[in-house]
Amino acid sequence: MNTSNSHAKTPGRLVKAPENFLGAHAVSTVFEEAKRGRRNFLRNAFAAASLAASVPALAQASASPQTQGDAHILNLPEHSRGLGQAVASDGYGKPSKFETNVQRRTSPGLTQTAQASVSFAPLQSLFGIVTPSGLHFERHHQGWWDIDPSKHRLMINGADDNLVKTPMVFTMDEIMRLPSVSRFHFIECGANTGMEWGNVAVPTCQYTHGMISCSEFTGVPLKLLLDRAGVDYRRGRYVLAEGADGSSMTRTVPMELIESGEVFVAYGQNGEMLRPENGYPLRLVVPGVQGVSWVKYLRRIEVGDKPYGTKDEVIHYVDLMPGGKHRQYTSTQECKSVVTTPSGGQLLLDQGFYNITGLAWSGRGKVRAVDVSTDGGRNWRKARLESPVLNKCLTRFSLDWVWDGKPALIQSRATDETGYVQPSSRQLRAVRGTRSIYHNNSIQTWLVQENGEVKNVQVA
Ligand SMILES: Nc1nc2c(c(=O)[nH]1)N[C@H]1C(S)=C(S)[C@@H](COP(=O)(O)O)O[C@H]1N2
Ligand SMILES: [Mo]
Repeated sequence: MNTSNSHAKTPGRLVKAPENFLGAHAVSTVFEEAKRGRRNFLRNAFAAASLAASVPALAQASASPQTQGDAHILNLPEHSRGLGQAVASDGYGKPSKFETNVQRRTSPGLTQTAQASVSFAPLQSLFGIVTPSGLHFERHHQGWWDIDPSKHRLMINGADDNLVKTPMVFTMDEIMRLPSVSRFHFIECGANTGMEWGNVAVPTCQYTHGMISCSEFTGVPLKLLLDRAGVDYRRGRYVLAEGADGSSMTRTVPMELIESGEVFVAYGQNGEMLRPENGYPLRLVVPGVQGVSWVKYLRRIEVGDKPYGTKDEVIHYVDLMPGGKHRQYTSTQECKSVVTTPSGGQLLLDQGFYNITGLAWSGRGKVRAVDVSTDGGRNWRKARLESPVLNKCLTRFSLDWVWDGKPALIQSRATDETGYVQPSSRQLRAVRGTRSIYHNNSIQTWLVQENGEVKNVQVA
């Protein structure tokens, strides 16, 4: 296998990811983590990690029968001869001990305090569209809580007496008696992919795109609760959603979104109650809108006749534009996609067939198409969209690829049902400059090097 590292041979003008962003030490830690956690494609199916070192990687890489001398096919393993374990006695199942590398991770480059922290979902290790609840990304502005549901209340009131006829307080029991909906939606933090704005590149897709997750949420449409409280929808065109944690998270949500029936107060996530770190026992689900509006530990909805302009919408989640102006009140997460395999930190063991796969989404509806390039955007092929393709939900795409062992630049470009096409980073920077932190939905590039290592790069 050629282990040449040369970028010069690679098509396209490359900007190598600066490695001083996290500090050299932190970068190597992250790369090591990434390698340990990598989905190395052949892992479970053909490659046996414990296989004698004498079996060359090439033999493992082939899907054709390699029975000769392979103890793992010739000898009957112990688990085929003995008695297995009784039912799991701890009452709640856990992943295999061989999967312990699949974890949420915090970034050594971002400040971690109990007050403000973020953990990233391991997108490179996930299949399909649902994020297992224990791997859902986390973003806490003031730490998380495990709130006693018997003491949790949701209040609905008006900014003035005429906006809400009967202000109400709901217990969790009362909310859970009401007609419910269950829907699959993605939630993406507005800061997802923020590091890529200024040619700063973090090593793996866990860090570039891991502030997105997707769940089946269950709860009660907010419209139903507002109807019960007798909202004056003519004047009451906005609501303020407030969380019960110390961050006093407050966001304005326009009433159109609530009237559409899409916004709901959720207590369920992937068939069970929400996890504490995701807002147990109640959170707001605002499909298509950036994560910050999905207020966790939801305790109050106030109906108002104008936007509230709270700290979380005026100071935070705003974008600094090239002319020095601020772009405020951005809320819809625009169409975006990322290839999760092959992606940064992974290793292709040999040339040959690979299933390129990834995730696409749009805050404006369904994903219509995903194009994939393996040459940095010169040529594009249509990817297969795996079903289901749902509204404001992650969509899984795949494409057959035979790697010839040469450097390749892997990209994906999603189009949503409104016809909006995901921009290149150059197109996005032309409009928005490089000083933003938030709302980066540009095309991601992964460089597959001749030695099989995959890196995060930016194509100029
Ligand atoms: N009450 C409360 N709600 C909150 C937050 C918070 O810190 N407190 N963080 C917000 C942000 S910025 C995001 S991106 C999402 C993260 O949700 P998750 O932690 O379930 O992934 O919750 C939002 N809702
Ligand atoms: Mo966020």
